[in-house]
Amino acid sequence: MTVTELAALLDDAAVNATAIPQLTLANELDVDGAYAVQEALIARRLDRGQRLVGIKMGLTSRAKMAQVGVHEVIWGRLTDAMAVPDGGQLSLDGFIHPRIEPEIAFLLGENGIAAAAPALEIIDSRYADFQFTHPDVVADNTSGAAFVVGPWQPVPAGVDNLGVLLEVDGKVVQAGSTAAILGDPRRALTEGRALTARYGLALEPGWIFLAGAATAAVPLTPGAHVRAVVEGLGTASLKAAA
Ligand code: 0L1
Ligand code: MG
Repeated sequence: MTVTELAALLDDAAVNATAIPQLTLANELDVDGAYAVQEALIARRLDRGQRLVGIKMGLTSRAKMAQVGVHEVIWGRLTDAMAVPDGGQLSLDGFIHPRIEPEIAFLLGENGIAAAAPALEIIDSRYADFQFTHPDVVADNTSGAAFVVGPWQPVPAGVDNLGVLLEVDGKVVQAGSTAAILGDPRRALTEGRALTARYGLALEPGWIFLAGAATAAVPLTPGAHVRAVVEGLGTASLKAAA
């Protein structure tokens, strides 16, 4: 199948919240080809009126790599339609098998990082059973589905080792540190600039940069109240509709 056809398959899977088989089961797809599919997939959304608002890094921690069995840092695109207001409610109707993970976000400035915030990412692989290879997950916009960014703050001292908690209904279900994100989440930005440049994308001032999860992801279930707590930055939260 062509890049355009593969992008349409993934787009339809997301729009209809219906899982599909991994693309690599029936197609020759390498990582460069997969980034071309991702670009075409997002182009379809931009054609529907969505706006590019940033990028996300994926698999920037050992915990995440181990969880999905892919051991490469990857990146995907964020559109405005993926943003959920901090403290807002999220209907799970449009998701297949959503998971949620605590992250740190950076607001990109003219020169480097303008601000930082606690964040949550909702991931939802469009592949059956959340199983994929490296090219599959890249083509699928690195499982990106939605995100929440908490209040922007100055980048705190010691951003390379801030405690991170993921709470569901007031109970801590995952605990980690920003050190889990490539040793320092600012390194994720350096890596992100280099990786996106390879595919002709320059990061823009005003964009959101999700640096990656500090812990493994957990299933997001109806009715759950989820909070990311990042030491020195505060919280980002959402409520999944019942
Ligand atoms: O944001 C992430 O780390 C997700 C990358 C893709 C793997 C997954 O779906 O967990
Ligand atoms: Mg993530």
